[in-house]
Parts: sequence; structure tokens; C-alpha cells
Amino acid sequence: MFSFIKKKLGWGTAAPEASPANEPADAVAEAGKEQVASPATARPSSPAAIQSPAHSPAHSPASTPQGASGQSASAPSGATQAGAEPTRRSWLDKLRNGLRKTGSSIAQVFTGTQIDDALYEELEAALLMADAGVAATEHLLQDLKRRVKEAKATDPAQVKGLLIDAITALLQPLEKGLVVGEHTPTVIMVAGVNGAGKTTTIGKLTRHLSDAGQRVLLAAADTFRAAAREQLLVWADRNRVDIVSQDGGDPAAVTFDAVQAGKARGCDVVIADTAGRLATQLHLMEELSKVKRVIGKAMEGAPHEVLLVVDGNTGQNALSQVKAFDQALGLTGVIITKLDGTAKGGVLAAIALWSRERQSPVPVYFIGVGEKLEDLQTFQAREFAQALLS
Ligand SMILES: Nc1nc2c(ncn2[C@@H]2O[C@H](COP(=O)(O)OP(=O)(O)O)[C@@H](O)[C@H]2O)c(=O)[nH]1
Ligand SMILES: [Mg+2]
Repeated sequence: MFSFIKKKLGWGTAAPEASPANEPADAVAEAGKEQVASPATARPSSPAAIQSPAHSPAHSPASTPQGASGQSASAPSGATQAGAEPTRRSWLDKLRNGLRKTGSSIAQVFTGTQIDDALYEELEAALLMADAGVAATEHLLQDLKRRVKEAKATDPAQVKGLLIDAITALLQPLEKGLVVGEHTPTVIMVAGVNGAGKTTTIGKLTRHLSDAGQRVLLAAADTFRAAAREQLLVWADRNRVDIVSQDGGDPAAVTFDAVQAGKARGCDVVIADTAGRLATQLHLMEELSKVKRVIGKAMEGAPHEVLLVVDGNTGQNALSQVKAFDQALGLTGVIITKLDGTAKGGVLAAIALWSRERQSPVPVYFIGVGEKLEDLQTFQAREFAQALLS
């Protein structure tokens, strides 16, 4: 099972067998293939109506699983993949494939026989090409030189291993599991530019959560595009969860209603899908801040998570997006999608370095490598560093 949900309740105390979150990976893979209900079932979009799925909900109302579900911990950092579950392994293959070009151009650097200035210069160029950015590239080179000296390395192949260590160390603070269960409901607001993968990611996340016994309510706060609402409806249908949506309404109002409804219904998680925008569209960013404020009015202390979805292909612009959205909303986490495509992956190093200078690091909760349910997985620093250099 997906290993991100760390329920606060009874965390670490339940026997693993008792947790549905620990069901065999095969069963989950099967569940992922399960026939989904036809999204063709059109629903009237009454104002801010809670749209219940036609199917009987999988979870009884207001059942807060008391330490019963979703208690699996993330694998320890630096865990090897030898015992990885099949879904995780195929996910890793996709990640490696996506990053192959980057990997081979960095690996090329270590094919020589000497550790000299030329090697470091080549490596610098390769890291810059991989979208790591000037600052993170500089940081990695310095750290690597220190490690090479310490290890008294003489073989370039050894330097490659030390670079994996350096990248892992840089990325480690980004590794953190998303926690649900500390609040009822846990309210998650999702933001990002158009096409970043917000709705798709929410769909996958919702499925994982509901498979783990969490009662999820979605808020279709992307009210600008009818298609966006429809898309979320399809996901809600597939996941058999409720959705609050409003025809062309005010995003803040929809979200407010959803949080209220989530509280009234005893939902575990409310996820708000917001409209995409450019970080440079100031009035739209202001509107996002309003959505956030209004969530706080519907429930004190909410939203508990403000997640930014970033397209991994955005290159160095990804860091600008993270900074701008963080400034407007105060991010609590990032999700990087589309690392299966032509993404270069180095941007995580850039985000990590920026995150270091921030008061508290902004974790990367998940990485997406495709459109299928199992294509969204938790981020692990060493695993990623290895994929980047494979
Ligand atoms: N290859 C790939 N495509 C993705 C991934 N995540 C999302 N997409 C696709 O990206 C497109 C935009 O996604 P969408 O969720 O609508 O973005 P939104 O505008 O941010 O809500 C869709 O075609 C998705 O199927 C991913 O991890 N890998
Ligand atoms: Mg969308």
C-alpha cells in the first residue's frame, strides 16, 4: 500500500496486520485496476451542492478510524529497493526512464580515469543542464569535493557514488510523509499553474486515501472552466467520493461550503482543487489567498496543508513558481508531476537548496510519473538521487 498516510491516532501502536494500509501490494494493484463507474452519469450542478456518488459509499458516515487505518510508515530514508513492492518498482522504472537522458549525461562525466578539474567542469555543466540551477550546482560541487577529499577517492567511478551521497544529503530534508488524521477533517488546498497536474494528482491521492479507509470530500474550486469541474467529477465518480461543486460560482464560496460540509459529515479529508494560474497573475494569486483565508473561516486552523503541484518539465521556472506560490500562500508541501517525460529532475536540488534557507523546509510529498493511480508515489531522497544518476 501507499506509504504516506501517517494517522496521528494510534500512530506506531497498531499491529501492522491490523492496518488496511498494509494490505498486500498486489491487492492494491488489483484495486487500481478495478472497473470504474461510468463517468457518463451526468449530474445536475446545483449551486454548491454536495454531489454524492450513485454508489453506496464505501465508508460509513462519520467513522473516524481510530488508529485502524493508514498507519504504515514511510520506508526509512536511504532504504534500498531490494524489497520494494511491485508497484513501487515499476514506478521507479518509470522514474529512471524519465530521467535517463539526465542520468546518462551525468554518468558520462565519470567515465574518465582521473579526478581533475576537467571532471568537475563537466559535472558542473551536466548539473546545470539537468536544471539544478547555479546555486544548487555550486553547492553540490563543493560538497562533492569535500567528500572526495575525505574518502581519499582516486577513481572517478567512486566519485559517482559520492555524488549520489551529496544529492541525497541535499534532498533529504524534502522527504516527509503527508499526515492526515490530526484534524477532522484535514483540509488540503491544492494550487499550481494550469496543466501542472493538480486535478489528476488529487484524483490519485483521493483514491489512495479512500482505499485506506479515509472519507474524502472534494471541492471543485476551479470554477473558471466547466471542463475542470467535470474532470474532478469524473475522478470523484471513480473514487466514489462526494464532491462540492458550483456552476461558475465563486471559488472561495465553494471551498467554504466544502469545508463546512466536511465538518458536518465527519469527513477525514477535504481536498480543494483550485484554478490554475500563473504566478505572475497577481490578481489571481490574490484570489487564491482569499480561498485560503475563507477556508480558515470555515474551520479554524485550516487549511492544514497547502500543496503546490509543479510540472517537472518546467525547468528552472519551477523554482520561481515555488517561491511565488509560497509567498502568496505559505506552502506546506510540493508535488512534482510528469517526471516520466522529458523532465530533467535537477529542479529538486534547486528546490531543496531554496528550502534550506527557508525557516522550515517545504517537503516534496509525492512524485508523479504518469497518469495511472500507481504512478503517484512518495518521495525518497536516495532513491531519487540514484534514479537521477542511473
Ligand atoms: N505523463 C504524465 N502526465 C501527467 C502527470 N500528471 C498529470 N498528467 C497529465 O497532465 C495533464 C494536465 O493535468 P491536470 O490534472 O488536468 O492539470 P491541472 O490543470 O493542474 O488540473 C493531463 O493530461 C494529465 O493526464 C504525470 O505524472 N505524468
Ligand atoms: Mg485541474
